Amino acid sequence: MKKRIFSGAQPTGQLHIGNYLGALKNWVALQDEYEAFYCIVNLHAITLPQDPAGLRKATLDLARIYLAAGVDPSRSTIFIQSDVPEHAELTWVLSCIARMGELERMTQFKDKGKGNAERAGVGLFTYPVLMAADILLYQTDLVPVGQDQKQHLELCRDIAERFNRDYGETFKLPDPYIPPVGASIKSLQDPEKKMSKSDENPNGSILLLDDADTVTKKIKRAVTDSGTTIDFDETRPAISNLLSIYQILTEKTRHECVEHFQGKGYGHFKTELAETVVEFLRPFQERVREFDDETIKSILQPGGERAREIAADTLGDVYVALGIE
Ligand code: AQP
Repeated sequence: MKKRIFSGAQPTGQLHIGNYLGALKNWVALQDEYEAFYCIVNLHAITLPQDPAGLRKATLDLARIYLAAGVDPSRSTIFIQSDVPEHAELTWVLSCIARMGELERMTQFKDKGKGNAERAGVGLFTYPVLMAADILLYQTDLVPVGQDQKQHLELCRDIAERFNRDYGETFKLPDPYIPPVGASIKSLQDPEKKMSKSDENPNGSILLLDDADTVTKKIKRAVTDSGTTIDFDETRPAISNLLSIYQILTEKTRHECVEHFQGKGYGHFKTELAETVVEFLRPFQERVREFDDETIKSILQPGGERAREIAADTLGDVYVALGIE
């Protein structure tokens, strides 16, 4: 029996290279070794207002991105979260287990709620509980995510442990898989902030569907630090961030990257980085165009059915444990 992985992304706009390097790339690498479930988490998306037509389109577009990145539907189950109603049902149960205090400590709520709890949606507050339900429904062993999701994963484990302690062994405790490089790609305009789909500054993120000119301009405009050497250096987060992107895409070691750019200036480095990113995106974008809506739907529908079988089993066990079945 293979161990199981679960992960997902929100159809909340266009994916950026941070989503790819921090998450999707690892989904693809892990799908042979694990039984994989990759979800399009549209119920998470509505924790902030979405245009309905836009959300519908973004849901199919995100499936296209998964496939173009190399997620293989013959090996991995790809599905839409709302096709499996057990996600919402288990969320209710787990919100009776989670504590307000735990959720109040979640930094993503503080960021996305802009520190204004009075005005923030309840769904935004309970977002990590829905995420815990997503993961626990599949008796998941491993969850490949970026660094920003680590705190939510820890909460997921705490909720599962508490349920198991109070109602008997029901959930497997999942481990995070956070890649050693690329787990937190930063904004090109502000290396203190992570690259984000919802960034108001379009120059902060390299989108997976950006054309070559746009990529080159964004990289040329990326902020750099006051130094002159091309090096990994904690005190110079901007250049370290750009170099990390280069490192992952070229599959070089840190040492090889530094050696490669020894004696070269920022201008030279940015030109080579832009070429590297463009060369990576070109075939990726060609693959995105290969999948029409019908093909996508013909993958998502059986994916949802397969996911539902497992989710329903787990939810059945939960209800028995709780005595409400
Ligand atoms: N900057 C990042 N570096 C590395 N990994 C990242 N991820 C997100 N941003 C980075 C990882 O991508 C996966 C899917 O993310 P998501 O769709 O759940 O959205 P998010 O984590 O809320 O991040 P975004 O892209 O910034 O979206 P918005 O702006 O909508 O919040 C996750 O595994 C995440 O860790």
